[in-house]
Amino acid sequence: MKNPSTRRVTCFLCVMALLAASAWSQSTTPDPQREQRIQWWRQARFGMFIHWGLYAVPAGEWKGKPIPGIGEWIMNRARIPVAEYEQLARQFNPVKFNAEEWVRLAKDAGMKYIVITSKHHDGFAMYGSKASSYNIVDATPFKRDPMKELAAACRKAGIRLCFYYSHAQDWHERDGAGNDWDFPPDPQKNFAKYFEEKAKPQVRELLANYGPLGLIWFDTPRLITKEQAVEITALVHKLQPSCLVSGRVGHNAGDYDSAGDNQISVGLVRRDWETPVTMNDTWGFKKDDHNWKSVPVLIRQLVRITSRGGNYLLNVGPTAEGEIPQPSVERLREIGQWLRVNGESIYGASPNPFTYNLEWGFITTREGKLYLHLLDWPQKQLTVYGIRNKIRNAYLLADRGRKHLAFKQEGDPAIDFYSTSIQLPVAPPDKYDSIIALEIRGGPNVLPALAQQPSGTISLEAHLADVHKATSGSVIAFDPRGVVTGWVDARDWLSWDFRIFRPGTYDLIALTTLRRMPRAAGPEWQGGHRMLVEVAGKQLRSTMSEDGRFVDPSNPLMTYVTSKLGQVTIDKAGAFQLALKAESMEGQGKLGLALAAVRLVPAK
Ligand code: H79
Repeated sequence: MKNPSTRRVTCFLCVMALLAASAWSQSTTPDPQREQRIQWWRQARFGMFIHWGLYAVPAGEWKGKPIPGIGEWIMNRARIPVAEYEQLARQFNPVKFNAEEWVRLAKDAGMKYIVITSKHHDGFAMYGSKASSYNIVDATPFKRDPMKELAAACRKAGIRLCFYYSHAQDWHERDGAGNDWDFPPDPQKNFAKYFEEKAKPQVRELLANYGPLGLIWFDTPRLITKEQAVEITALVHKLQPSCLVSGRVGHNAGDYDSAGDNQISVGLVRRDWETPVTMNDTWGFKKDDHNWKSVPVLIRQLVRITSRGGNYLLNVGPTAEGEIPQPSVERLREIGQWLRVNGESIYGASPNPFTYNLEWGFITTREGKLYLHLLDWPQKQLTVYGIRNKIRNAYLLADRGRKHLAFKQEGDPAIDFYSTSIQLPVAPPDKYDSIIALEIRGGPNVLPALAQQPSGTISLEAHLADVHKATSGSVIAFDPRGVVTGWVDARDWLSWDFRIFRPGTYDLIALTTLRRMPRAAGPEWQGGHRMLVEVAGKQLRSTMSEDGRFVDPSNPLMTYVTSKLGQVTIDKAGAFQLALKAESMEGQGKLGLALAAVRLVPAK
């Protein structure tokens, strides 16, 4: 590393940026009890989220009008008065609900835990609560406690039951956060009263009455103070020491980080994290939402998240009759089939040992094994650079006979060049993701440096850059996706050290992303920044403009815009540095340049 001091600063900045994001928070104090309670969760990797509540009755439509947005927000979006929304309880009679069927579906899908809404923002408890009569047992014709039934079914099936609980928002209560159409605005609420009289008593009930829980998934902390976040976390741990608390309890009090809804981190995350993902565009059932993600996309997400050390919490939104929509059932069955063959590469697997993403797929690992996930089948052979382990055997995970695949390892350690080529059959053994298992001795040992890939491309990902801040007031950092945010000062700059193995002429391409919050005012992307690239003794000037865009299917909130930064000839192999500077930082308002990567692509 050329300048280790800058590298340390970068890591510190990354961590600070992650901590600053509200959804991205975790206690930083090492805690042996936390280590114990999180063991099962690290093994699990894949869970089922269930959003089920009164909102399944209107199913996205109010008084004959479709209400845009996520289904469980209908009370808020349609400004439905409490007195009217409450009436939904009288229609809620999910006679088709069958706890064992739901749990079997999760189990067959290869999911190891279920997180179900015990109370969402609408304030309606989906279990028999003594603390509030606004609950499924006391207020509906159904009268049963589905959480009791789920707890029993989960225990039988060996699935961990977990509860989602909205601890700050409660649109049914005067002093809960969020309802300003029946009640005064949040700053005028006596939130402590709500917290003491409903949130805490209900959390106590959940921990007391449903057996051992895997975790409590708190969400949207809003009015929660640091003291309250710490208090409710301590309450959970006191009542059930092995029950985890999600990062969204607020104020870094939780046991693990939660990425934003549907957000998947591109970079290596060193701490435990989870991302909740919708299978269509809503959490709670909406009858008009047919925008289902395909099985290849869902499997890609699971693999991508595992390869970054995270857990994948995939949502279903059952109907008011108590049925999980058929499109969800079909997809879960397919994923389950894939996992029955390939689960070894997911459960308890460790992340990709490379800090950067590979151009051909994803890597997961465990002691003695590297798993190369090929979501697009290459021609005849796969070449991977940078593996320094001596490979002892190679085979396809989907091949029951474990037929040995021919492979060759070559290279030149003097220039850190290591190449592994594996011969492949003509057709992939799996239609979604065929995995090559490489047997090694011990753990993975890969070239840590950023390096050229077999296609000739070098991808300098933003989150791996050394950050050079112009002043102590510079706010340049990374968002939870690993994308640059706050690059508004033209004097801030980034640099990367990287290795080139093949001299040649390269097109330089910047990848930026659309704004993360499409709701915010202003254009989704704007060019005009004047950039300066310094590489291999040359200076290239350009003005950011859009040449094209593409969406990463496994990361639905990530649309990339490509912009040419120039062309450079590098006439020898070796170590180089690329500096990316701005001569003027116009455009994209206060978010600055949302850089995801700079790529050097061999010129045609
Ligand atoms: O439970 C699911 C969501 O209901 C919950 N988190 C996941 C797991 C969540 N609560 N708040 N948010 C997510 C952020 C919500 C933002 C929006 Fe909206 C809700 C965008 C559209 C509907 C609020 C109402 C902002 C605009 C309209």
